[in-house]
Amino acid sequence: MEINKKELAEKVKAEFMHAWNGYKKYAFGHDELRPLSKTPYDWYDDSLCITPIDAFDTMVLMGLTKDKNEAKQLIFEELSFDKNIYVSVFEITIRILGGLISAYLLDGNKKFLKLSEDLANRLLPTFNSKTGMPFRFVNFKTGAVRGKINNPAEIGTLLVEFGSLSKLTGNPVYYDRAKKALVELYNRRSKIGLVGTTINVETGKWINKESSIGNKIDSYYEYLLKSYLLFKDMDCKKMWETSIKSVNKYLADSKNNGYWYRQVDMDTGKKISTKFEALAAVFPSIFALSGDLTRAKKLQDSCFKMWTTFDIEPEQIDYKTMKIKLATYRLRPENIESAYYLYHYTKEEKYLKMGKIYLESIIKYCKTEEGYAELKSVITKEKRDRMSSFFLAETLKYLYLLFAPKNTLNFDKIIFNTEAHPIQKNICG
Ligand code: DMJ
Repeated sequence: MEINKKELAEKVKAEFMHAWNGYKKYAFGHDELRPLSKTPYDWYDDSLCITPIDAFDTMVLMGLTKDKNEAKQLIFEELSFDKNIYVSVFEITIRILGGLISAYLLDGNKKFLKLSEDLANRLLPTFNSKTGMPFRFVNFKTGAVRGKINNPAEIGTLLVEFGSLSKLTGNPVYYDRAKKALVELYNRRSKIGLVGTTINVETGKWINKESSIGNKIDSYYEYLLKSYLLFKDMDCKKMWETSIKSVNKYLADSKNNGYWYRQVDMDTGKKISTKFEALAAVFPSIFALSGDLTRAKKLQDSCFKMWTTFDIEPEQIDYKTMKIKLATYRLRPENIESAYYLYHYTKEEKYLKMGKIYLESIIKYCKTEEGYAELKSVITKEKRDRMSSFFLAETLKYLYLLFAPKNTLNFDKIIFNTEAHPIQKNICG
């Protein structure tokens, strides 16, 4: 397979423009484009401009100045958080707060920072639980909260954004509240060092004790490591090291067909199932970032197998039988993100080839007349009317960065939040 990085980078940029133009034509000012019906979609009663915010730094990195400026104007004219709506604290933090902070760092316009502060202040009441761990939803206008049954990913994936805002504003409250949430969660790990899937943030009691590296848990581990690397926070370093040791001891599963991570009971370590999820494909990138290239490479080979066995990646497989458990493909980035990290650290051409295969299958199966669509099934390849903002924020950004010239972004000077928004390490002194 021939790899022409320059051509591939241009190709990704063209596909980004295809998706962005579809959004502009049919959904400008709204949260997302519905790519089959060509209609706008808003998450709540009113738009929060989720796609333009999430996509902004991708446009900066791709050098799409005109489009970046259009997005910026839209955000400054339309975006307001003064709305009586209950929002998902996790999703709004990683997409909007992370997007606005990275926009501020790349663009320099103070309005981005003002918006970030206003948003974070409206999110803060979420931490007013008995344990300090956040509720899942908060009302922007009233500060009322909902959803006391939360999970490690939504509790533990806030510190990179809240912490960065503290560094940028000099106000420690954001860092302190998000870190306390992370520590309270960590303190409730089992005797063997694992966390479960759901927990009551008022009582601090676990509801579902299944431990995994997938859905509802994945980015908790990611942020333990990234918060240490971004803020040089030594508590986070210790929490990361202790946690990942237990994960590797109880969840890792070496089979004839590859290296995988299973589901176990958090108290006993007893095996529950052999499911591997598309979301868990972020772990090769996390291992690579932590310096564990051996595990990163082994696991990425398995993730590649998961993608290529079915032509495009299913949401869940049983790795023991290599049968699909959940057949959707949601335009997710994780497998691509990991190929990008591994290429960065190893410079092995095999990761460029992986990226090319990922790109070609996404174009083949998900491209629509005016955008990109999720797949209801990787078996039938039937499409679903949704183009999540992370397709522009993450999937296409990581593909572009994989092929783009080296000077596009100085990898060692930034940490990506879980939505691929780069945060400069030097904001932390
Ligand atoms: C994104 O919003 C983030 O990457 C998050 O951590 C997981 N889910 C999606 C992408 O799959």
